[in-house]
Amino acid sequence: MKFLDAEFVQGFIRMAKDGWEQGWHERNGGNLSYRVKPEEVVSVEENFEKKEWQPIGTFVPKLAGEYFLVTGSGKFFRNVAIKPEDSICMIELDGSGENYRIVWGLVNGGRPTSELPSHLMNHEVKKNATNGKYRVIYHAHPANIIALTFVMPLNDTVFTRELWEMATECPVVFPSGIGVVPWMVPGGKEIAVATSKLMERYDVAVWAHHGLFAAGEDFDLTFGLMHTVEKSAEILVKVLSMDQGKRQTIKVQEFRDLAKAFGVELPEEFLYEKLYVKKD
Ligand code: 2HA
Ligand code: ZN
Repeated sequence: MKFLDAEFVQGFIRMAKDGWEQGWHERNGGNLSYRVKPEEVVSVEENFEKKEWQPIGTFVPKLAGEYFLVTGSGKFFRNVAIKPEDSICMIELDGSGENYRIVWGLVNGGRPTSELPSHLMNHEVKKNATNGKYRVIYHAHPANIIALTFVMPLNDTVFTRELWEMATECPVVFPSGIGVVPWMVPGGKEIAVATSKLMERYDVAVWAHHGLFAAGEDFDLTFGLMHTVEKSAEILVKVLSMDQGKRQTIKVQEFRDLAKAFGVELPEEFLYEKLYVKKD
């Protein structure tokens, strides 16, 4: 079968397109991964061109030998549907769970998503916790949930309760609640460890001042979870009218840490200290 004709590939592409259309993927924001079923691997393996092994940047022994369909680092969700072979790739993990190699896609070069450590560590936790049922991990930048991380206390209890209150379906859709990761430098092992720890308990985790991670059985359920949480956040934003000031934000030193981690120069004139007054 031609790679792009496979149903799981079509489902992945449709989800990326839907996320773009929701406005959750500005520029190269967000990333998506799917743990491919063995029979699906067999159905497309005639198309494989195996590249060299590369370190994942973390260690996922329980995913050894598994295959994943993932978005590419620096690639735009907007382009996934029109040039999938340039925007996404399929990877294989080695027997130790420390290395991956591209077996299809990213035809113009590139790497899997910068959040590969978080995706794979979340997959490992979810595979284990659900007896292999969960196959999708999705990261997006929906505006309303991000807005809430500036005005609500960054804890699981308050986020869960407030979002549950906003729509009756919420406690039914995410009964285990929602986790909150404080602001951290994205793209590395540290944020992956923090997120995967929360994923042992929850299907969805907020990254403060950044976005949301959702996990699920298939594309419909995972997209639906992201959609439900963001809809609830939108209602909460409206209810709060966003006039209570910031409770927390990205700090000056954290901007410097980010600059260092990503090799960019942020002029000091923008990194002035501000005083925050939170009205209770
Ligand atoms: O650019 O969303 O978190 C992709 C991301 C990084
Ligand atoms: Zn992101």
